[in-house]
Amino acid sequence: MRLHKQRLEGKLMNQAQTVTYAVEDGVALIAVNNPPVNALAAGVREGIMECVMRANADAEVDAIVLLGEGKNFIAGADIRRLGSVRPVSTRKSAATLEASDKPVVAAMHGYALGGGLEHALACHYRIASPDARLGLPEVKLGIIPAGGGTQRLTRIAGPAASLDVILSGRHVGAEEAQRLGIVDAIVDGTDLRTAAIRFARGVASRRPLPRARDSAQGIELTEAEATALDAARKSITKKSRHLKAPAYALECVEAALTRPFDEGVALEEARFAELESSEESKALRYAFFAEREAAKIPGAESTGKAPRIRSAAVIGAGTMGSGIAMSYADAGIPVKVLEVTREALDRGMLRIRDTYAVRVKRGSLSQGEMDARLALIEGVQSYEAIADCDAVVEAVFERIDIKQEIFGRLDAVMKPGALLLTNSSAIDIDIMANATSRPQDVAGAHFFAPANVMKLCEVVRGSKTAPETVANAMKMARDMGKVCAVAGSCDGFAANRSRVPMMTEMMLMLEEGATPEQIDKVMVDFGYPMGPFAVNDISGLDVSYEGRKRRAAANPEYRKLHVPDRLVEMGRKGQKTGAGWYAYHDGDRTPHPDDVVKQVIAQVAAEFGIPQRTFTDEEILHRLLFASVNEACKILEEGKAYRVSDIDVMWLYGFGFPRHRGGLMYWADTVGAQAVWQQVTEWHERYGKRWQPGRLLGEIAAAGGALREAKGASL
Ligand code: T1G
Repeated sequence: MRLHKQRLEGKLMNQAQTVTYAVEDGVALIAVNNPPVNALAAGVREGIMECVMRANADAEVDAIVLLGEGKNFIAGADIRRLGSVRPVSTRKSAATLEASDKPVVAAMHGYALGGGLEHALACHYRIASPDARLGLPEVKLGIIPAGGGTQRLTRIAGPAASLDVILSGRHVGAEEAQRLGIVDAIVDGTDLRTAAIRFARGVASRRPLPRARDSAQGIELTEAEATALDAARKSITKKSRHLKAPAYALECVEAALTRPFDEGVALEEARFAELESSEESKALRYAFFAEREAAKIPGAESTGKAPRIRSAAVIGAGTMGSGIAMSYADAGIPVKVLEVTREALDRGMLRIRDTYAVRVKRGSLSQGEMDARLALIEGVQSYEAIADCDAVVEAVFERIDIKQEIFGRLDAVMKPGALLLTNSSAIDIDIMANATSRPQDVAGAHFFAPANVMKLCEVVRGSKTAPETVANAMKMARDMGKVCAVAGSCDGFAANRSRVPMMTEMMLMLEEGATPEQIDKVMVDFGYPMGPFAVNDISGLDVSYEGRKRRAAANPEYRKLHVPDRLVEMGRKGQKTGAGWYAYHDGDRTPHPDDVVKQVIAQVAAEFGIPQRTFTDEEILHRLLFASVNEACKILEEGKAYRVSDIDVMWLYGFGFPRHRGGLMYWADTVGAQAVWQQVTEWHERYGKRWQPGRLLGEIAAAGGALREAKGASL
C-alpha cells in the first residue's frame, strides 16, 4: 500500500485566486472560493481546468474532489457577465473535468445551480450534504443550460426528471436528487470535505470512469417518459408561448435522447448563443437584479442582519388576514389570528382550512403538511394573547377610526420593540403611527390578494418609521418567502397608486368604443396570464366601488367611472355573483362576453355624448400602460419610491406583469422615454388633467435618457 502523505499547497496562480489546489491523502482538492455565492466569474473556469490538469500530472494524486468554499458549491455563471465574451466556456471546463483520467468527485453543499451543477454533472461521481440545493434555473433567465447540462442531466436522470428540473428551474433537495440518480451519496454527520476525500479514495482505482457523455442515447422511452414529454410540449405551447427558452430546452432534451452527445451539445450551444442576446433574456436578467436591489434600504445597510421573527400575530381573519396568516404558517412561523368575536374567528379559521384543503385536493400540498401548517395557526380573541409576538400585522377593513383604535390597543399591550405593521392599502401610515407612543416601530406591510399566493410585500415607511423597522419588516417578509420593495406613505402607496391610472383608462376606453374582451386580448397577447377585466371579475368589482364613491365625494373634479359603478349597482360584482364584466355559466369560471355589459356601455356613452371609435391593439396597450408609467414617474419625483426598478418589482410580483418584459418601467424604456412623453403630452391635450405629464418623464425625455437610469429618491 502506498503511503499517502498530507500535502497542502497555497493558492494556485489563477488570475483572481478564486480557485485553490491542495492535496490531502492522495486526493487533490479543487476548491472554488468566490464569495458570496461562488459564481463562475472571470478566472474560475480557467482555475478549475488548470487544477484538473495539474492533478492529472501529479503522481501523488489518485483522485480529485471539486468543492466550494463558504456557504455554497457553485451558484452558476456570473449573471452580470452573460452577453459578454467569456474566454473559457462552462462547456469547456466541464468537458475537462469529464475527460480527466483520474476520477473526479463533486462534493456539493448549499447551492449547486446552473453552471455549478453542470460542472458536477460532468464529474464522475457526485456526493452532497443534506442541505444541498441543486438546480438548472437558466430558463428563468431566458436562457438554457450552456455547459452540456441538457445532455448530461437527461442521460443521468432520464428525460422526465431532466425536463421537470430544467423547465421549472426549481431547486431540488439532496434526498430527491439522490432518488433521481443525480447524487450518488448523501453525507450526513461528517464534514463534507472529509467525507469527499474518503469517497474519492474509495473510487480511486475503479475503472472505467462513469462519464455521462458515454451513456447510450437512443434509449427506448418508457410510457411515463413519453407522457411527460408530451405534457411538456403541450404546457410550453399553452403557458410559455411568449418565451423561447422553454421550447429550446425541450428541443435539447429531445436531442439528448436521439443524437450523439457532441451533436446535442452543439445544438445546446447554438440555442444558448441566440438566447443570450435576446430581449427576453435581457429583461429577465434585469428582473433578477431588480428584485435583489429592491431589498436594499439606503441608509440601513444592516438589512441582512435583521433578526428572524419567531412569532407573529394578525389582526382580522378576513380574506387578507387569513391569507397573511397562511403566509406565516407556510414559512414555518407560528402565528396568532385575532378576532374579537367568536363567529368572525371561526369563519376565518374555516377559510384557512378550506384553502389548504383545496391544495391537498389538487395535490400541491400533502395532508401532513396541511396539518403541520394548521398547527402553527392559533385563533385568539384578546389582545393580551398576542402581547409577546415579535410582529403584528393589522388587516381589518379600511376605516381610519377602527385602525386608530387598534393601534392604540397594540401600543398598550405589545412588548417593547415589537414590529407594529398595517396591511392598509391606502391610509397614511402616520395616522396609525400617531395613535401609538412608538411611531418609530410602525410601518406598512402591504400584501396583495390573495396574500398567501402573491409574492409582493410593499413595505411602507411613514414619516417617523425608523430605518431598522423598515429593515426588520423587509427581513420578516423575505423570511415569509415574499419579495419586498419600499414605498413612502401616500394615497395608494407606490404599487396601487401606479396601477390606478391603468384601471381608470381601461374603464374609460369602454365608454369610447372598446370592449372588455378586446382589451383583455391585447393584454394577454402582451404576456399577462389573464386580461385585466377577467382579473377584476375574480377580485370583485365591488372592491374599488366604495373607494371611488369616497374620492368622488372629496373631489368635485374626480372623473367618475360610470360603467363599473352601474355594473356593481346591478349586482354584477364578478365571478362571485355569476356575472361581472363577463357572464359565467353554472359556476363555470370561463368568461363569456355579455350583451348586458355592452348595453350598459352603450347607455353610458349615449347619456354623456361620448363619440364612438375603434382602437388599434397598440393604442390600447399604450393607453393602459403609459398612464401608469407617467404616474410612476410622479411617484419617483415625489420621493415615494427609492428606485425605478422598485416599481418594476412591484408590478412583477404584485400584478403579474409579464416577467419577460422586465417590468412596467423597463418595458417603457424599450418603447423609449421620448415616445412615451410625446404620447402622454398628446393625450394630455385631448383628455385633460389626468394625463398631465410628470416632470421626471419630461426631463428624461428631453435629455434623451432612459427611465431606468433615473436616480432614486431618499424616502
Ligand atoms: N451571478 C452574479 N451574481 C449573483 C449570482 C450569479 N449567478 N447569484 C447570486 N448573485 C449575487 C446576488 O445578486 C446578490 O448580490 C448576492 O449574490 C447574494 O444573492 C453556464 C449560463 C444562489 C439561490 O441563476 O438564484 O449558470 O445583491 O441575495 O437569497 O449554463 O442568488 O448582494 O450585490 O440572491 O441567498 C444560473 C442565481 C446562472 C442562480 C442565493 N444560476 N442566483 O440566494 O442570496 S446562468 C442562477 C440565485 C448559468 C450556465 C448558465 C440566488 C441564490 P448583492 P441573493 P440568496
